[in-house]
Amino acid sequence: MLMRVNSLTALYRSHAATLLASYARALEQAELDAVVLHSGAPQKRTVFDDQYWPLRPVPHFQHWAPIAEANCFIVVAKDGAKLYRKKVTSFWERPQPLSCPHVLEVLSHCTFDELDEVRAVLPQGRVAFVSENANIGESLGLTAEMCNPERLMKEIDPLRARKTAYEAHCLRIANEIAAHGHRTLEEAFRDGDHSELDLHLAFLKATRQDATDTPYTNIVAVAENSSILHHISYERNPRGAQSLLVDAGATYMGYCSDITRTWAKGTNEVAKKFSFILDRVEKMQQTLCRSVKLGEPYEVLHNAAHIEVANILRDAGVIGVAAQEAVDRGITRTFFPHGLGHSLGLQCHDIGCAELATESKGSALRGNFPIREGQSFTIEPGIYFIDTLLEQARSDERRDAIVWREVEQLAPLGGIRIEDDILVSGGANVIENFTRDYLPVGGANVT
Ligand SMILES: [Mn+2]
Repeated sequence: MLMRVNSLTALYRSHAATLLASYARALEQAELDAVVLHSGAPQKRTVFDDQYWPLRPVPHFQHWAPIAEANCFIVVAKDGAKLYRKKVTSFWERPQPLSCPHVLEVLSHCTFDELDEVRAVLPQGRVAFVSENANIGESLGLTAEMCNPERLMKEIDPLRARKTAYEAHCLRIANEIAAHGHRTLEEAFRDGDHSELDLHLAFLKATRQDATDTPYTNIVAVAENSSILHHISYERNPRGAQSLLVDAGATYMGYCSDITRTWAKGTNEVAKKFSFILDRVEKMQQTLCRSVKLGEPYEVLHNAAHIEVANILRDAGVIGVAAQEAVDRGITRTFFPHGLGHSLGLQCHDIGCAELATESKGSALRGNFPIREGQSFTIEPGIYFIDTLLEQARSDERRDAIVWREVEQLAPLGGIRIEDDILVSGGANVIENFTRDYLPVGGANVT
């Protein structure tokens, strides 16, 4: 344990040094002397009540320190960074005790009572403020024009795309934690019949997370609910479902994992057909992971996924046209309507990688980018039977390409998605798959 803390400190020390050098260049480019990064301010759930959402720190702040305390600041100048933590005086509530001693060991820090104390020690010259709350900056004497200035943001946002060794380590641990949850749910599904709510609660318990700690609300969907891409309105009762899709992650030091697994059971003809598709989606996902090439646009992988989705649908007898035709006519988008993946980091859908325009019309890809060393992103193909999209296809010229009898039989099992978190390590294998190290299988029939 001590070793782990020490090595985390060493990793963070190097991360902070890299970050400082990058910030120094960014400040230079933006003709600034310093920047004040704000942790965030409490956001009201509704203006008509007095309850607040749990604080999600501003990612630029979190890039330096995973501290979910309101109104803390990191002042970064070209020659150093310092953390200012607000003393908590409220007798109503208190933030969680800090779980990042490695940060406090490396980053110079102090506490304060009033904003004026921070204002009094800010560097001279042109100082920017990065925050969702320009008014807090004004209390520090930083005008609204200096809040999130474009010239600075376009320098510091892309810094999050290339992960340091510390960040890669945090992403790996976030995968390790989430894997406990996925394994627990796979076993629960294999051996019994549980409601979505109970599976969701079992995931939280296995990963030792409160619902507000997860990077995004767990998606736990049985049967036809798994065709709802973000299904979070959990059913309260078990109903002997033959399929389960779990899209759920964990955080470690602010870094997110985002993992999807799909499981099926049953031996009847429909279950067998669904399992055939599941098996093929698993193979496709692994092939896509192996196809990551440095310098190539991410969209190449997305487009390859569409061709393979068409092959699978054709081999399963769900469509009756050739693969390329199915892609060209937008038939695969009925069954695979989302992007193949997104960059990952301090936010589940992280900024940083989206640099290139997508070429294919309506590709649904969140961002396209040339694949480079240090990036982390997900690869998450899927095949679903989504009633609203199928209705659209049934009402237009795609109708004749789809075998509706097959669709109707498979629709009660919902859909399939398999998602891993990847680091472009640039080594012999090009990528490191954080997820498969802990969850070797992406989906299967567990009967
Ligand atoms: Mn995802």
